[in-house]
Amino acid sequence: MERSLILIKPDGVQRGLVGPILGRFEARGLKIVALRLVQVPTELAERHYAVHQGKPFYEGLVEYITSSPVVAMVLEGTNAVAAVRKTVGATRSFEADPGTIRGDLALEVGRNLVHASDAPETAEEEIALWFRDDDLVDYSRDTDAWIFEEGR
Ligand code: DAT
Ligand code: MG
Repeated sequence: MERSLILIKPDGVQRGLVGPILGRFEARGLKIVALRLVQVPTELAERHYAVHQGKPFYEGLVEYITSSPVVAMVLEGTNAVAAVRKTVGATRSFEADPGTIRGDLALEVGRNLVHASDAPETAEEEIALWFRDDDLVDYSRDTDAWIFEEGR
């Protein structure tokens, strides 16, 4: 089973979209294995976005993600990283397809509601950055066999 790190960014929390956004992931069958509300310290924001350091939008990005709480979560499922990215939609919200979170609920690149890991390797690094090992809950759902062909 693959895992991905997802953040509902400050605009999602402020706009009251935590439920609808989380609901889309749940409805797709992804399993919540960790979840918490976080007022992001600048140091964590800088480490999370280290790959973008030096880019023209970097300062704005750190300011945005630290401006108000985010909801951080780890979601699990078959091909979770790719599935979540598809559900989230293109980075530039105005180009995101209808039916995606950004395509339905956002307009701008700098207010694009959600962060999602872009590869299984970065997902592992990001999960370690945002959660301790014992924050991740190992459990099965009674519905797993109806979502995963090899469901437990
Ligand atoms: P994503 O969030 O889709 O993984 P990314 O990792 O390329 O996109 O960039 C991280 C965030 O940085 C993105 O959600 C919004 C911001 N960003 C990216 N490219 C940008 C640009 N050209 N102008 C302004 N903000 C940008
Ligand atoms: Mg990214």
